[in-house]
Amino acid sequence: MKATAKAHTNIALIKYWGKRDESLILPMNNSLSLTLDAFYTETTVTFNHDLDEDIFYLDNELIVGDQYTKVSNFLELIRNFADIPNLFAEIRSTNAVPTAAGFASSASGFAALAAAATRALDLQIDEPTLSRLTRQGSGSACRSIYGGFVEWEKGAEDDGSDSYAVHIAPQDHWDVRVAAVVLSSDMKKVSSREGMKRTVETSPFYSGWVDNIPTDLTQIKAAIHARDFEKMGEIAEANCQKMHATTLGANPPFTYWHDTTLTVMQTVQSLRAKGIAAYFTIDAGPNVKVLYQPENEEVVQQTLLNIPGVTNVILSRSGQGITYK
Ligand code: 2P0
Repeated sequence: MKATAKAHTNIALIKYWGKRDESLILPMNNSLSLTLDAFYTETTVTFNHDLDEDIFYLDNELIVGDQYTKVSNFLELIRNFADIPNLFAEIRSTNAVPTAAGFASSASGFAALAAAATRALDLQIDEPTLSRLTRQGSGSACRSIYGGFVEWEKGAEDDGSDSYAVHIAPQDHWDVRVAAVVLSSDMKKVSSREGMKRTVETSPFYSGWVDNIPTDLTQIKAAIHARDFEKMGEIAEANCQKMHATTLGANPPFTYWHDTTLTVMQTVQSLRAKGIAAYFTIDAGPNVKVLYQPENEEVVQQTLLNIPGVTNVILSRSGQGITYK
């Protein structure tokens, strides 16, 4: 009745942006990500007949409120799946995902929780089923079941049965690196959940975003298989800008970018003008992630650290999928 699992976070190269079903967390478009080794969550779930509710500790702190409710609601889903009503659990998580790095710890968090909970119950489920369950905690988390390059297939069914992630290429397929550029920004942000909802409902640019995804996906998968770094980077960087363009058309309009965000974007482009292949991508926040190749690690790191307003640069490699202890 007890198990421990570790899951890494992931960075989307083709973004998940918009839901067709809010409660089942079904996306409007396929997305594609790289799992990262530097950022992860480790979670132990212990089911116990003596408990009359779930208990959740994050980094040894008892969690109450919204964060607890999300976790407990997710365990309720697992209880329903396993047909074990009223069997509650103690959940202990540790996060190696610095919130300041602008990575959603929800991706590694829900992937580790789903894996530990299903293992603790000794449920014999395959990876697509685990991914499908994880998706209902947080969309991007369903991609963290696997290492390396991963695609989340949006599916077509209303019940979400065909919406889960699949493996594109393993962790050791290609040594692509990612620098997480941390900015000294404490800007209030629109949550990704609220941001994508507003964009779907109000942005006239949203249909263009959805229409463009199949082309981006076909091209980036070919680039990944061919290990064509420039091609992969160009598509990822353009896809990120298309996602962010939709937010400017929303009502009310919003952007996740800060002045330093733009400076980092321009610096990455000027690195390329000097012959150093580096490409940026940005999620629902001001921080920037930079894709680069191992031979350029030092120049990329130093250049990014020299930008005024950048407080830290955290380097990562391709990471592995779920592991159990
Ligand atoms: C992504 N993002 O593909 C995109 C790019 C943000 C921008 O997935 O509502 O925390 O829990 O499904 O997964 C962030 O959204 O949202 C996200 P929910 P999630 O990584």
